[in-house]
Amino acid sequence: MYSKNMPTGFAKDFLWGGATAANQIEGAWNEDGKGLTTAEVVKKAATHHDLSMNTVSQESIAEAIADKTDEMYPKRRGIDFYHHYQEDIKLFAEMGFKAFRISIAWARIFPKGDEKEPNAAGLEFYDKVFSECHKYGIEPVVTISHYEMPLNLTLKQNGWASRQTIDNFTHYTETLFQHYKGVVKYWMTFNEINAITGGFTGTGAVDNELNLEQKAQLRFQALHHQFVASALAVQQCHAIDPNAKIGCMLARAQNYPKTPNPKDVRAAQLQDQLNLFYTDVQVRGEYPEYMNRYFQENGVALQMQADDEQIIKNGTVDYLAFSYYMSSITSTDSKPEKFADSFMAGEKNPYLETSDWGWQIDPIGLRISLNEMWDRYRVPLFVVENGLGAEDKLTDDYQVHDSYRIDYLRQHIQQMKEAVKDGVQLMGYLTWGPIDLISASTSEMSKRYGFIYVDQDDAGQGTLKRYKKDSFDWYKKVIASNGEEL
Ligand code: BGP
Repeated sequence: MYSKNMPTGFAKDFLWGGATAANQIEGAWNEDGKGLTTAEVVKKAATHHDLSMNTVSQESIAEAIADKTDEMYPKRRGIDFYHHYQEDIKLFAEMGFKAFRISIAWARIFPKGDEKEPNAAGLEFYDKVFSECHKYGIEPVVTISHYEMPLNLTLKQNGWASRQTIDNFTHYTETLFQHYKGVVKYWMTFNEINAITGGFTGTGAVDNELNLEQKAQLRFQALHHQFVASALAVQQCHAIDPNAKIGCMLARAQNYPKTPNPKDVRAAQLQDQLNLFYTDVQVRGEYPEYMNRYFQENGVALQMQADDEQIIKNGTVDYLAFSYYMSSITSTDSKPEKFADSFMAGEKNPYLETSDWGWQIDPIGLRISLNEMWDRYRVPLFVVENGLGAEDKLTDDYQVHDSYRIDYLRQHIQQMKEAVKDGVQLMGYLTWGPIDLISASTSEMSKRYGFIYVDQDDAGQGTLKRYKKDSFDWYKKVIASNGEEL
């Protein structure tokens, strides 16, 4: 009889912590030789809750280049982590963080993306950040590309639409692996690689004048270039630093059929395949068959070189990292974006509550997702983003009573623990935005996720002072008890 003991809780070396991205925290957009990035030419949302991250054109980029201020471009100012990193990491250490996820801004290392020699000041900034982490026993978890690239590569070759970008990227990654060998143990190649089908933020390519079919062609071709670049980076990483681990990163949204009608079940299955297609490639090392049909029906003809398939096969990842915020439902009536996996769309699920931004909160969906992905892939999983964006209020005595955030996180951690008991191998849990930061989708400051409040408003006004919220002490307790005290 099968009689292995069931795990009772999180592993001893479970990586508790938080996750950020360079373009949402650093600021210092034009300091120490850094080049302009694609994230820094995206205007903030015109209206509250609007999505702005993919709305660019040649004209809007030209306008952004001419504008030397950060007024319309909040990702140029972030929360000034560049000058506050010591204070911020100290606060993370106080909460007991075991891991801290940041991304490296490619344009700090290679300002134009295509230089031979790296910018020493850029490398040095991250040297300092990593050594500050290690001082407290915090393991850096590093995303190599998080929703940005040097803008020059957009202007010169339309970003990832060009195959040339693979070479630029692998020169960058080789530089990182050589320089941070023995310093960074956990790497990830592309943040939420499935967001590439949404456009500019993922592709770095301007395609606003193309029709839907042309957009699909461009974006999936750009994605193919990223798959190859990612696989090459995995191989470099393994060769340069055999002790390091390198993963892929997916925005996971659990998908349910709206009804038990098999037509709806099939629609949801397709939706789920379109979400897991990316990890099928990066974990299993080949394009899944179901995409052949999908490409044909959507007029996509990928251009591949002879050894691409072998590169992808030889560059499978060590672990699968993912973000998880919500679930969605699908029926035959759903009208998801033609070629996007619509992880932010879907229909209303009557059993779930939504965040102020309409994201459907579903802790059990996290357990389901963990089980499904573990069954499908059999590689360690890593939750590298989860959290609740909310409009917090700083009281007159500088408190933030964010019990709603504690509730959200508690429920997700509980479900994660159930998944571990189900037998899922889980490396860690990083909440999104442990310190308030600029929202990726809207560029708002007022969509806050942190345990630490940052005094800055949507217009960039404020002292930038940091204040602990109620959730700060709560998370500290969670980590100290390895997830037992929730
Ligand atoms: C993920 C991104 C992050 C992030 C988070 C929250 O999709 O990887 O960069 O910001 O979502 O999204 P938002 O900032 O839009 O609330």
